Amino acid sequence: MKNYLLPILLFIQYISLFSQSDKLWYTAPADFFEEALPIGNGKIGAMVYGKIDTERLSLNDITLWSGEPVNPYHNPEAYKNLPAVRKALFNEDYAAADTLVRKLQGNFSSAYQPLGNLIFEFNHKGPATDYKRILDLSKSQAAVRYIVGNTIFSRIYIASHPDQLIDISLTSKGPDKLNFTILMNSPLKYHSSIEKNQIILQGNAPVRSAPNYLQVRNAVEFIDDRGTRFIGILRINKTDGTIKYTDTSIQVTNARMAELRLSMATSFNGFDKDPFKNGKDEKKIATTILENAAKYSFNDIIGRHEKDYTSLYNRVKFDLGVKANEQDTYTRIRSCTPTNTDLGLIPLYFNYGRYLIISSSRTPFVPMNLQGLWNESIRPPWSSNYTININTEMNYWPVEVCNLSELHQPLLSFISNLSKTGAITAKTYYQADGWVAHHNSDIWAMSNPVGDFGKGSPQWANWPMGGAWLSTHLYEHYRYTLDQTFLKEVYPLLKGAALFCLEYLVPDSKGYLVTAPSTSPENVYITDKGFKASTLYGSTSDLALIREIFNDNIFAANTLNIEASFVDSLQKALLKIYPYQVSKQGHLQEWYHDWDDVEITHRHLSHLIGVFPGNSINLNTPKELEAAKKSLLRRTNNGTGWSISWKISMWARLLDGEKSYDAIQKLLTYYPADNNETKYAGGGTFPNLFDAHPPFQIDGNFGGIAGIAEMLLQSHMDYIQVLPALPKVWKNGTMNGLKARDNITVNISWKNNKLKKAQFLSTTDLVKKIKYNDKTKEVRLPKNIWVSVKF
Ligand code: FUC
Repeated sequence: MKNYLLPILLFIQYISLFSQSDKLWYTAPADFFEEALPIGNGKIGAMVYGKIDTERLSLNDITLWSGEPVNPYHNPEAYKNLPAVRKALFNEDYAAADTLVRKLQGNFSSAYQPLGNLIFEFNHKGPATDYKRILDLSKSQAAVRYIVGNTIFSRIYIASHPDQLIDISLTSKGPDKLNFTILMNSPLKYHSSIEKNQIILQGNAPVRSAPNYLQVRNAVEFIDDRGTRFIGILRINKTDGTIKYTDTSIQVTNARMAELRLSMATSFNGFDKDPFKNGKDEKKIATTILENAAKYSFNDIIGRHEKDYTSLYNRVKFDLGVKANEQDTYTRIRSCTPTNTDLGLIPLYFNYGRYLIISSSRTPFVPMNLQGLWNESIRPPWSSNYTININTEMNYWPVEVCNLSELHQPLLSFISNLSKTGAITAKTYYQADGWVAHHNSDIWAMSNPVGDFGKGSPQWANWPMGGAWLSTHLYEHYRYTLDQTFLKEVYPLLKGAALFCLEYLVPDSKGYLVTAPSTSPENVYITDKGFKASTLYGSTSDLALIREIFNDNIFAANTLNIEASFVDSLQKALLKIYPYQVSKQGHLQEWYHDWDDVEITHRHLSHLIGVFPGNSINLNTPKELEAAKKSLLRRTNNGTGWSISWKISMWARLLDGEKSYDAIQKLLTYYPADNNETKYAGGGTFPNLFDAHPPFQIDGNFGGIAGIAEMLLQSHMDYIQVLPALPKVWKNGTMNGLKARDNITVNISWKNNKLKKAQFLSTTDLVKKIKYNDKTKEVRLPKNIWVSVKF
């Protein structure tokens, strides 16, 4: 091939990049995790670095965690301490309560683990030019291309759901051929070997990996015949080159093409089964995957993958009518500041969020963790666990509205596991019926307050509202799908979460029902006497969550026409719950008393749960709505990544599109990959568009896209509202395929900031109120027929 033809060929290949809102692309390989590109099939995945000489894929399987099934009876008499805590609280002795409550603590959670690395050593003859690295969201494919001498080297990476494997294709076009060596390793205990044309990586996860924020000796403990086993099998499926083997590596020389297939599996066999003694046969699983796929060519695998993936991804189309931007993603994100966002990046960010859900949320009983599916560390930040005092819920905020309802299942099914350990925790810690979970959980469905029996701060450890908050997702799934069979099946879980709360409520001195002990997740109060702590009674957020779960129960039971007397007791309790309070300064009070926060811009917004995702504060409660607005203003739109994301939705619910947009700009602020500090303030977005808490935490990505959807469509009231919080700079646009509650698909477009088209497709015959600005229309939506509504 002529020298000058190569760049032209590449240019033609990439010209399509410039007009798209579904491609991330870069002109250099990744040096950091936060620059690498994630692929995943909902269970296994990789971060692709796209290196030229030494390529690296860091590998994950979402079922690989440290630890073993929990013993929920580990602190059987903890409940004996409860009366003393309550007594101290109602004597207003907060110091004593804050100390005593530590007796209600147990083990820490397990940690999500990395599986290993796949390494390629390329033997290139010279430096590379014309480098491109792409993640194509429209077909879920990562690719790397560059020229060495006169040869184009290309690699394609996919993670297929239908075939359960990672498929990698390498090709060379030009005078030089491919020469490379591959090997696999792992940061866990492992060994690798060669069997036939395969590299086999095997090992096991630690039985213990202490949270990264604890300074402890022997933080990670491996025991040979315990813990979850894992395997990765890499097979050279096809090549025209020559293959040679060493003990642990495979060498391919003189090849025009090579196709590699990678399967991964673990022995995880459910939250309550010993993964070693009663584990699954991971080798059989991984081998069977490769055998089943043997009949398919690379093109077949790609075709099957794209068909599966696009059936989910193509449901929604979002466009802000912005002119094509010809710069690479890194340059674009680097130019974003808190007051200057590249508008075209917003649809890309939105599509990326949907891509990340499809890539990491397809494993029953195993929801996306703090890093979704992608983690390289044995002691990842906050154990990359399920932090259910906001983060896990936020991960799942976009799934229903973004028309990915079935991808909610990993979380919804996990709740049933949690309810089982949670019933024992309710008994042993509080002598209560129903079930409870606290701020941390893991693949083993641990439900106790963490803290190693007294060493945890109540600020985060002693928060018994995890079951209630998670269970609101069950009813939300019903509201979106109207699936009564599902509702019937999960009703006992909803009831169990409410029953625990009902028993946990106690009367205060005025006869109101309050929670005790209580916290407002992770915030610290300062009393009128200047005492700073977190333990109190009747925090606003506890009571807001209880309102949500009680109301969900009442609606669910009434829909199913069951449980009349339980409904009655919930209704009676609702009337007695300590009402929302407005402080002297006009804020929605976060604490029972009119106390201030030690940090008024604290990242958590738990007292405002009733605004979003809850619904007890709305246009029908103007006094509380006004106070909530004032509280949100005082918090500011700054914060950690997830905190900023939450504010997008909150402002959207308060119908303030400009404030939502301000938060989006803050969320999309460039955060450099080499400044990955675990500090609390100042989130943003890394070069690979992962959310920066910092460090990387995926909830901000998901909260962010839920917020974008909330700005364009709301359905939490008894009407559907289109364009409720459209910011001025989003002048023209289209958002097709979002879902409103009651299983209604919605297409919206707007021009010059005015609604142009609003169309609705319902799966049942119903009459619905549709709202735009201050106009409301009552519209009949016949089953399965698109209806246009004009305003
Ligand atoms: C809570 C938050 C932190 C972090 C952690 C995973 O503790 O307060 O900011 O998101 O969860």
